[in-house]
Amino acid sequence: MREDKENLTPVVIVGLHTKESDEEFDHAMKELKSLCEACDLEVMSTLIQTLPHPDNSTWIGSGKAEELAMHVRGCDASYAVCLGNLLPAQMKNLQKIIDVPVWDRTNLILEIFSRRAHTREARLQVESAYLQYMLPRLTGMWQHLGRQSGGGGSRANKGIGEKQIELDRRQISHRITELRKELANIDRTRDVQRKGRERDGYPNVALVGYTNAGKSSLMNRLLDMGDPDAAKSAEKKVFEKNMLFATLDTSIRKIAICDRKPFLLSDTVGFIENIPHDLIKAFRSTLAEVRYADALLIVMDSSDPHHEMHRKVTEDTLRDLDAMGIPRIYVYNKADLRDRELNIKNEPGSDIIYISARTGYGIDVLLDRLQDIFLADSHMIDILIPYTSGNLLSLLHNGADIISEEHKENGTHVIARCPAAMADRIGSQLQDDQKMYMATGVKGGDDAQTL
Ligand SMILES: Nc1nc2c(ncn2[C@@H]2O[C@H](COP(=O)(O)OP(=O)(O)OP(=O)(O)O)[C@@H](O)[C@H]2O)c(=O)[nH]1
Ligand SMILES: [Mg+2]
Repeated sequence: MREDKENLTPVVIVGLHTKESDEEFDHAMKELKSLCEACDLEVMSTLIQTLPHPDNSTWIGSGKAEELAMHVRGCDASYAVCLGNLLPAQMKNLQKIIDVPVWDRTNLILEIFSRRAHTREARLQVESAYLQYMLPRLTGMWQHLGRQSGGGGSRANKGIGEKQIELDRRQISHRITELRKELANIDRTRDVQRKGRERDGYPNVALVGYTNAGKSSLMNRLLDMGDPDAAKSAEKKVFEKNMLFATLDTSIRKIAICDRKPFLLSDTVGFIENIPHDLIKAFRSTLAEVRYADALLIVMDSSDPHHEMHRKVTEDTLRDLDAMGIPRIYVYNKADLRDRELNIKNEPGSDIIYISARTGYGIDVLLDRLQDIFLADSHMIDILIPYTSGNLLSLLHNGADIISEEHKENGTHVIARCPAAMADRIGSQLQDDQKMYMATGVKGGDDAQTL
């Protein structure tokens, strides 16, 4: 329950129950309430209509629309928020009857995103998605101006309202083009930054999953484990909250836990059922970290009865993002909230792991599994690092398994197993005769050997 109620905007929520089961419908209505909460809206009243399919004209039918108008007046609501996505005409007609703006679910999600977007990139992405949503919905916005001249199809004969719509449409299309260009620029910067990180050679892991599953909490738990210095770890922490879409911007942190290979972890925006397509499209570049990851942690709230549906939504979204073929670990979080926690046993080597970001349960098993994935993707190298390239040696000390290390006359002879990206980086900085053996197949020198 929120305490700062005076800052909340009163709304009525409307559900249209068609073909889905009662259970699915109730769940979707509950989720709509949580979305309203995340948008600082207070649900004053709920109206439900059951129909075999949505009414073409008013979505819920004209009788129910009149009832909705009474609810709206009764609680002085500022908006009616509808479960589902309304066609522009349905929205316009319903709006006319109830006399306050109608928001559909997409509109509500866009509104949350626009309030929560902090970085320049996220702001531009949300603006772009918002304008694309608005474009087909302009009709009706200028209706109050009416048709001031009648008949004919020529532009000169159009009413002020229609002219204004055309003008708006052109301006909006123009702004969308501008936004696309700006986003493409940011995209290029992001590529350069990613290449910079790749040069360090650490494996990349991405947290993905339904909103509120505990992705940010897991990241914070791992940061705590990596940095016992509480103040330092607090500085790096990401925002976590019991609220839908708490995270919008991508954060990347290095996780370096003693005795384990360090890796980079990214935390990004959560997914939701029926996520507006334009929004996913707009967030494609933010979600790029997911496409380039070496491993994905699919995080679920295992205490939520709908967590399997959440897994499916996540997997479908990953398919939309072309993030297939990346090793996955299914992380069933919030195990502490399940009565059976004591009976949940994690099988070593399994890709299904129960954890609790809150209590720390199962985190070691998760880290073991991640290290297995890194190892499977690692390369053996047998190299001679010149004394002038000390940075390469410290890179190996940081992120590789050193099998042997011997100081020779012209450099340090190292045999090690390291992440593929690190082997690539080192390989690119050495001369051929300094690479005795690289699993990438690069061989040279007299003492070349097969490991
Ligand atoms: N009991 C319990 N609560 C948890 C656990 N992990 C996270 N939570 C709570 O779940 C809520 C959501 O956590 P977040 O980490 O913000 O979730 P998220 O997946 O990052 O959510 P979005 O950023 O909205 O996508 C917070 O109130 C956390 O305190 C857990 O293991 N056990
Ligand atoms: Mg988060």
